[in-house]
Amino acid sequence: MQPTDHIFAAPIAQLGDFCFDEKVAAVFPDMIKRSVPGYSNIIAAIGMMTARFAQPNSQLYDLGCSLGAATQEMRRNINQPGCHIIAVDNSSAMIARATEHLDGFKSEVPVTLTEADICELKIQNASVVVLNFTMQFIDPAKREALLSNIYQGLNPGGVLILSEKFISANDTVNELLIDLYHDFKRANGYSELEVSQKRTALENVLRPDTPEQHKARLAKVGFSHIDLWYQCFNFGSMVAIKGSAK
Ligand code: GEK
Repeated sequence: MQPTDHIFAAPIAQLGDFCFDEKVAAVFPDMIKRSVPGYSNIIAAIGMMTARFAQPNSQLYDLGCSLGAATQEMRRNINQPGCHIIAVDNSSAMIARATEHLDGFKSEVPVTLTEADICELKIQNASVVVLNFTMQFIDPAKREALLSNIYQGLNPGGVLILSEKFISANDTVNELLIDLYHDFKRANGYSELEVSQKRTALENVLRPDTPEQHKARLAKVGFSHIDLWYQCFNFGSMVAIKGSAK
């Protein structure tokens, strides 16, 4: 049994900003499944896309890997020789637990787990890059440079899978999607207090963009083929493919 997330269950007098510390890492699998609509579907699809896009002798990146759920799914689905996964997170608690978690599975594919800021990383010889609900935590001023670094490091024909919490450019739809999302959290056993305290804690930390802003940024850095392949309420996932060399 996974430990259950009760982090925001009791009233907290001084709600600080949300951070990925040991308390969060300990309950993370439960938290993310109950807080991100479609999370399991997206993880499964990351595996399916890995099977299609992994190139022989290339690197696959899981940026903001948390406990390595996407890393593990990529590892299970790589069907090319000489692949290497690089999984990166800047939370030491996440990296410690990801190491334990991934060591529990047998695999031929090497994984390097790295504690680092993904904005400081050099992406190289990549066939698959995953940003699964990580970009939303990056300083908006650094998002374009991060994507550009990913684009430069991808091989022709390589793919970026970018999953995010979105805002809608239409205020009425935005409100509807947020309300539906809160219904989803209540249906998953979170109380009103938990929903509202978590919302406050995330306010300065998680800064969502519209799908249109994401698409424009992906196009600006050079991606040729960009679209949303999944959306559930205000959460979704995009695919961006680097054109093949002519
Ligand atoms: C999953 N992808 O299970 N550099 C490195 N890591 C970062 C940075 C940064 N600058 N900023 C935030 N993180 C995972 C889920 S969670 C999403 C990703 C969520 C890390 C942060 O420490 C956390 O582990 C992760 O990004 C975001 O598929 O909790 O909503």
